[in-house]
Amino acid sequence: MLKKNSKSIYQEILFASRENRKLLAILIDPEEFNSATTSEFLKQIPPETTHIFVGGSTVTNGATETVVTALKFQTSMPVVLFPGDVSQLTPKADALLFLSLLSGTNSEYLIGQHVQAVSKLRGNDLAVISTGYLLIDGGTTSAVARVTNTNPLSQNNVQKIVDTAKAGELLGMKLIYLEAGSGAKTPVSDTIITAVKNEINIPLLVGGGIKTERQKQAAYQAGANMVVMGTHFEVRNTKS
Ligand code: 1GP
Repeated sequence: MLKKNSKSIYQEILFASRENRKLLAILIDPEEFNSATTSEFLKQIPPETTHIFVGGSTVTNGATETVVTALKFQTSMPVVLFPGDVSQLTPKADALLFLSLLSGTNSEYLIGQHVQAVSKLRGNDLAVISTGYLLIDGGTTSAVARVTNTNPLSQNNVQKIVDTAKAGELLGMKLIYLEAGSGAKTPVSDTIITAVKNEINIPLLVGGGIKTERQKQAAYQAGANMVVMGTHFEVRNTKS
């Protein structure tokens, strides 16, 4: 655990954030991805993409590893797991966002899955990056809310979001991820992004419902170091 990759992948995110170089992750849901067209998929994502994330709220056993293997064959970009649960861990990826769902009080997603993950992480090179994960109301019932049985934080309660993110940093987390939920109607607001960014000293990731260049740039302007986009590219690669 925490071997060679962990330092470099996290350090790169940290350096980019300090230098204000914006990062873009494209998220692949293994359930919606056709590995046979990986090469075409990689050609159609934005050239400024810096990371590929792989994960979903519920994924069939083995599907994540199949997708990661196909990606690793075709790209030198870091392939980072963004798992909904422990079943999605595979050492074939470069890194793992070790997500703790700080916005809710379901202990399973705060620490439970993580304890189960340890035996799978032992003895491999997967970089483990501790990430405070905050689900924020995006105007729809998200898969994350459904699967974790937690309520999102209201976008009106900016202080609670800020305090939750800061608590994550104080607990030693290396990244904060503000998540409006895949396919959110309303992405995380600029006000929230700026307020969180002003409070924390670790890189800030923002995703959920970001579909346009304008929305992406607005998130960067507000303070996001990395934007995560999934659904917008998924529709072009859905399994038949
Ligand atoms: C979801 O934040 C990611 O976990 C990406 O959301 O699919 O809406 O782009 P979208």
